[in-house]
Amino acid sequence: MGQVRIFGTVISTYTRIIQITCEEAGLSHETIPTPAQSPENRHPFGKVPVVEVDGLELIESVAIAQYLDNAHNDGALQPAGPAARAISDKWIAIANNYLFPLFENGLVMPWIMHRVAGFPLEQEKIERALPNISRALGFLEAEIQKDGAWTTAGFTLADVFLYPVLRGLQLTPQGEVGIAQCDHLAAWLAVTENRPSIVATQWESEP
Ligand SMILES: N[C@@H](CCC(=O)N[C@@H](CS)C(=O)NCC(=O)O)C(=O)O
Repeated sequence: MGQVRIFGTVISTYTRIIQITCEEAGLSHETIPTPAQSPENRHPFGKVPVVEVDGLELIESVAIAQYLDNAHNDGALQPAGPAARAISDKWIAIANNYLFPLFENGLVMPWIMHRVAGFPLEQEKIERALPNISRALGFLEAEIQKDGAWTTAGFTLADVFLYPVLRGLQLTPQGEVGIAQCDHLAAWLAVTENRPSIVATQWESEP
């Protein structure tokens, strides 16, 4: 098959989720820089990424990641048993529905807008979000503390979705401090950071 073509912003949580999935599946891929809310972006709700693969045009990262894993990786990133699959799916849903919006709006975007676009830092927005972010980190720490992993099935799509969401948070000053206080979560991030698919998809902004 040809390359997977990923249309998305270069520093993007969800673009990276698809890049990691491609790397895990051994698929060659290229990212075509495409701003989210731009006329050339084909996502009906102005989100990235949009993906071209196998003659298909796909949107929505869960659907894209599952397709790539099912069609090209024997489903190796998804636990086979229904119970383990439900747990992996639960973490993907938590990452998408709660963690990403909380971290992105409360810390990640304010810092990107400040660092990259030079806007004043939205301190009030950050202050408002910090208690909820602390609570979310406390929950994640308690969960990962139980057996050091999100599922009992090794590295799964749960890790693929959670890593960029948490790494983005860790790259903000308050996120770095918050995660450093969560020993088990920090340890999971440190181990995952060395996985080849994660190394191969590092953001330029990563130290
Ligand atoms: N539900 C979408 C979410 C994708 C998403 O939120 N992408 C972010 C970038 S990481 C985006 O497009 N943000 C721009 C915006 O919301 O205007 C998916 O799963 O692919």
